[in-house]
Amino acid sequence: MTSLPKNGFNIELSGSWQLASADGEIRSVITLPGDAHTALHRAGLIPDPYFGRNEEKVQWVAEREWVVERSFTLPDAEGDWYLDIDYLDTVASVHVNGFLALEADNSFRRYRPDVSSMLKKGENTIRIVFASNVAAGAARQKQQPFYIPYSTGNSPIPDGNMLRKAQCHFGWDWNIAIAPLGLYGTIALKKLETARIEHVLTRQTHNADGSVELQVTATLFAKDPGIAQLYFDLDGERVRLDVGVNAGETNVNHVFQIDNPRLWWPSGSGEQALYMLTVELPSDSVKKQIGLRTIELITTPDAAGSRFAFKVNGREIFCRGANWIPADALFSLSSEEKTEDLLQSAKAANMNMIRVWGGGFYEHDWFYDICDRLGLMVWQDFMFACNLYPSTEDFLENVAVEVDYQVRRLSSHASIALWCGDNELVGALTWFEESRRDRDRYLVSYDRLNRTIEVAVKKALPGALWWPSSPASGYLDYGDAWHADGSGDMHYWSVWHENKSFDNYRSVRPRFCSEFGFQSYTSLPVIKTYADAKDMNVASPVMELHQKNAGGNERIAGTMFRYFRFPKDFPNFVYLSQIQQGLAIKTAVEYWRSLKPHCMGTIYWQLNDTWPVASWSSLDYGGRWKAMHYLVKRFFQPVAVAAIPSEDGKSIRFSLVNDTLEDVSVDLSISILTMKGERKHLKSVQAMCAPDAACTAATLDMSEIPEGTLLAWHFTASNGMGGEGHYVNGTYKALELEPAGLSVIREFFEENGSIDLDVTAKGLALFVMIETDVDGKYSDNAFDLAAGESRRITFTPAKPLEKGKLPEFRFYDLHSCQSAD
Ligand code: BMA
Repeated sequence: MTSLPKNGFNIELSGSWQLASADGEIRSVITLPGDAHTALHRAGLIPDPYFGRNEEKVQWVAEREWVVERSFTLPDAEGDWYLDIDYLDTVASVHVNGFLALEADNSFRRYRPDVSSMLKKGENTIRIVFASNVAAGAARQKQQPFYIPYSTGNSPIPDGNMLRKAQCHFGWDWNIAIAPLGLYGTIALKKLETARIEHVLTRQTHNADGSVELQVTATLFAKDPGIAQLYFDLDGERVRLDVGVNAGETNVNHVFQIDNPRLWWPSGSGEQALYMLTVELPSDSVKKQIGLRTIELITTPDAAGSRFAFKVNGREIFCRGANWIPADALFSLSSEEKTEDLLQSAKAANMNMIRVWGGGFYEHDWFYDICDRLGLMVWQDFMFACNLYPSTEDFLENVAVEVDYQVRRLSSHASIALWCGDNELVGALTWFEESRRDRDRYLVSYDRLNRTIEVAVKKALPGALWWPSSPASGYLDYGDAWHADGSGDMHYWSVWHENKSFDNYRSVRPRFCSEFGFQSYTSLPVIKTYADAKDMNVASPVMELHQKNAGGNERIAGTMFRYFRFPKDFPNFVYLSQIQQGLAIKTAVEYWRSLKPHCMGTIYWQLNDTWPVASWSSLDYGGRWKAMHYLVKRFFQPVAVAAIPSEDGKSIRFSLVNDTLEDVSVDLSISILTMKGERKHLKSVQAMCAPDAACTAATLDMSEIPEGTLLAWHFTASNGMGGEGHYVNGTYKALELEPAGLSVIREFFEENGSIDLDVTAKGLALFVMIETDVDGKYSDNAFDLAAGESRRITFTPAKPLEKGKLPEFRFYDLHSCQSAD
């Protein structure tokens, strides 16, 4: 929803404000929307929080109270005026000319206090006083009837569960812990002329004849009764209504009849047709992008338990995606452009779903506009994660208003698929001594919160797709959805958090896996932005501070010992961590996709990073692709072939998955690769796969792979897709790899600034990875070459290169990574 400024009715208050600590000791300017840490850093008052160990040096910021202030001129203060504020983070009071206009404590609500009596003609001041997040959390914890535990492993800054603000602000197992504060949305003074638009809600009815009725409900708010001129406009079809409004809220409906609708489809399943809806008063206006589609969640019982499948426009869609965390730990460092780039990378890697995880934000409208355009369905959590929460009346009331606002704000987006109660709150009941000792009390308390959310969702949007929690095995099921795979969605963390082997992913058959992940280091060029050369050692204090999961570095290194020979130096350690991350997630996805339609979704943890850190992300902070993201693009391709070993390890099955609407036939060529890089043809197979299905294209006996060789294949599909892969029977460390003998020819194209790299191998080159400090994307990466084979890779820099300054490229491959020769 976009509110359009209307001349004379809207006084923008965003821009430059004065920022000061409440005692006046520290002063600078702050740009709103924005956060205090970035303002202080830009003013030179604190060091860059992301560099080195500066996180430790900036802790005091969250302990203080802060004041932001500005003045504005009002040519005429007559009439009714209100402030329009959202994303106010968090416990804050707003004062206009010294009068208290608002006391806010929920960054997920929109506030519109009436300030008519506080304004004057000429110069006015507005000031926002932010309580310390640390102090506000502690004070609220004290007021609870009983202690409400929070996850100390995730949140070094305590009591974040008391505050309605991004939970990862208090730290997370991938986030910097600095409890930011500020205002990240709208701040404006608006005139109420007869009425304003409070909400716009849409509902679609898809008729049997294919036509669609789009019912638009505008909720108008007025102080006094009157007549408002209201316009509804859908792609130029414009209707004017003169509406009699009462004091308070008035609902006005209009139905658009669309006889030949263009439907909205998820990426890969059809076009993303969008209509533009405008609801307009002379003094206010709301725009919404509308996609016409039906969406259902199929949970019918079956022999294994019950299904978990999304059906869009009558067609089941296998969901391929990743979890989204906030684009940046500090709002001022994020932007619509950067977010679009991250979401584009999701689409480019063949995703069709994003899960907006419950420890961050309900994102800005433009985030969902982008998802609508890209065809990324959104699994939307409510913002509760991994903690226990209060269930006092005031807290639940606050939550109910938040839910009502967010559901009305976002539900018209075609991309919004599911509303989910929270992230991992059921599991969290088992994490704390208090809740283990007195499960009854904490479970009832949880249910009160969960019920409040559910009731508010269904009231705001009857018929909304609702799922109580992620993971959950079903309605009112408080079992262990981390390990139970028969029904519901699953968070499968046994490989990372329980140190199981990659093969262990094949021990479960999820219906829908909404979280599973494996860490890697962020790429070397990103490490260079926070670590000096002397810190480039995985056990250095700087690198340890940029690893937030206790035991994470040990897990990465331990896993490497399990599968690989030890890398020769730090850059190769980083490289290999990314390859092993990709292999872990590939193992899971390939197997679970092959179970289709038993399994209907794989959403790995996590797409992006909030700052430069070791994490489970496939994109680096800043948006570069880690090695894994190139693998994701391949293993999420709608038509994909994978080699999956049997449980007894005696045979290998080539699974063929087809997520498209058409039959596909595939030409599969299977070969053996020797350590010298010779490719020896083994067999050619032709296979067919029905639309929206998975099948077995071929099966080999493991004995057909001679010792000391690899199995390799490539395929082309009748729809033009294709791919390749290799399989190691055993571990990579057991292979006596020989030098890859890579050589490269570079060619620079001035017209578009891209660089072509022709990479040729003399021997076997596995996981060839090209890297440069210059930001940019590669047409492909982390690929294999046999002896004599070459590949042309195009590097497109993010910004045009300076003339005559070609970047230096580094090349990695598995052999050179693990050996000094
Ligand atoms: C999941 C998430 C996050 C966390 C991740 C990695 O459980 O919900 O809380 O960051 O695991 O541990």
